[in-house]
Amino acid sequence: MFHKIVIRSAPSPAQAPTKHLTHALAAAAIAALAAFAPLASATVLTFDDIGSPDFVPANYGGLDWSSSTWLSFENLPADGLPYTPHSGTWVVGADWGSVDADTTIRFAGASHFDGAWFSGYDTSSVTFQLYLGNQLVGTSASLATSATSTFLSAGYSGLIDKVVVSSNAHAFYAMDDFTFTAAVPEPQTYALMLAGLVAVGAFVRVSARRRA
Ligand SMILES: [Ca+2]
Repeated sequence: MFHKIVIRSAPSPAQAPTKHLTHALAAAAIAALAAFAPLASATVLTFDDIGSPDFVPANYGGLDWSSSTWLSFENLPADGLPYTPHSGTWVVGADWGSVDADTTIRFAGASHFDGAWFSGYDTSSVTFQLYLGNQLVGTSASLATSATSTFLSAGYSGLIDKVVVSSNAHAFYAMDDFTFTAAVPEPQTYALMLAGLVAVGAFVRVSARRRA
């Protein structure tokens, strides 16, 4: 992703001492970094906004659910079932007869996956299988589900583009608050950007001295 950094033209050297230009560049650098900050926030899919018990919409949350059997459903305390939500009253569960491949969730682009919350019968356990370019790059710990909604961390901090929930008993657990973060510029990108701003600052200072 490219961001155009606009540095507004400074007043002429006669009007503005060099230190003012330096301050303006420092402000521009801070503004540029701040512009990237919102991209680093995590997205949490609560499933509470789906509002009807059906297969999860193919592009829900900007992800690709089209080759999965995830069903959204509401679980109220009065139902007496262990599919305890972590947010609201809606969760998702794999349809009856599902196998691991039926829980495939694809990202629009390479992303960082944090994890999700699970609840369910004591007989089921869940594990994330994490893929990038159809290569298995990570596997989470295994979580034995219970009526208490519990977070299962991805356990892998690298980029992925596909998540599969592996389980011994699909349809006996529910998932909620699926959390991920779209890829942000690498630290090298920030360093390059700052180096560019420093170079511009040096050029402006030299120009100002020559005109003085
Ligand atoms: Ca929820």
